[in-house]
Amino acid sequence: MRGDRTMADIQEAEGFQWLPAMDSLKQELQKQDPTVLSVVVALVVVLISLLLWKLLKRSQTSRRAVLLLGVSDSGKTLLLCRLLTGRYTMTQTSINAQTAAYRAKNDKGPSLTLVDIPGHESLRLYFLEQHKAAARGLLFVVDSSSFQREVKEVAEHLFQLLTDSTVLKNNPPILVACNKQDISMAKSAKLIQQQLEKELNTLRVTRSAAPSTLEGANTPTIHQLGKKGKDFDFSQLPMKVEFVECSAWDSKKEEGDANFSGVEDWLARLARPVPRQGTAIQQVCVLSHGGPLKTGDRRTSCNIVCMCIR
Ligand SMILES: Nc1nc2c(ncn2[C@@H]2O[C@H](COP(=O)(O)OP(=O)(O)OP(=O)(O)O)[C@@H](O)[C@H]2O)c(=O)[nH]1
Ligand SMILES: [Mg+2]
Repeated sequence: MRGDRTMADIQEAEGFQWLPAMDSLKQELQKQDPTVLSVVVALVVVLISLLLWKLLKRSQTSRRAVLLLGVSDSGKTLLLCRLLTGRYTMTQTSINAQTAAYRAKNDKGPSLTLVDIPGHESLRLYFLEQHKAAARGLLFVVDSSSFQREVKEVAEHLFQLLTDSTVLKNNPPILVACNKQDISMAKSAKLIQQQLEKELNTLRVTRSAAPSTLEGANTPTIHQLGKKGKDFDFSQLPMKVEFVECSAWDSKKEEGDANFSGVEDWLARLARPVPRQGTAIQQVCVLSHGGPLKTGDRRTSCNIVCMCIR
């Protein structure tokens, strides 16, 4: 019967075997032995680092999707076909998101998943909602030949992305692909960037000045875009935004003069694994021991336990 058991029995049966060890550790700590203290602190630091590294690695490897976004007719589906097969394909306005595995140039790691999101205004937010949490990068395609006409719609679409809470939480790198450069009226990437910055600056002012009565309980919070009190530019964003010129078209409708190598290079960079925590720990070791560690090495000194986990 439970009432007949001694305290020691209960401790043993209920997994309290570690209590004596804790007691002696407590006594050692009370004696304030600096060696014990520094080992305990170092162990805690290593454990926390390992935990953070695991969490970081899990979130980075789980996000492998690259979303192809942009207004309708900008060339997302043709660009997707080019990236996958190198060939020209006749396209029609997409009404569904298309998903395909893509292995970047010279990449031996896990493949990326390209997701072609329909650009039609009534569909794009619906499909974005479904895929945005998995986004490792956003490939925003612009029709450079009709940009002047569509600048407001393009900027509004970009504004929605840049102020989205999930996007802001993960900060995926963004590539603005200024497509259809084969058309003589096409605007350059530099001009598109400048005009978008201007338009986003205007949108930011008008959105923040919207009467609060319009913001009902169901209206999502609009996050601040860029730095307050400064004219907007892309460098103020938490994620890296790059611009590139490309053309998914070619006159022979085959593999001829289509040019999208800038997009391929960006995808190859995106596919690479991010430097691992092991590198940082190794740098600590270089500083504290005057020499780098090899894989699996462990050293304890100067209050830091170093372990190379590469
Ligand atoms: N000249 C030229 N035409 C292009 C280029 N890229 C795409 N197109 C054409 O532009 C039209 C629209 O291309 P899509 O790839 O279907 O456009 P989309 O962005 O997928 O459009 P939605 O599915 O409606 O969102 C097609 O007729 C393509 O052949 C390009 O670089 N140059
Ligand atoms: Mg399409």
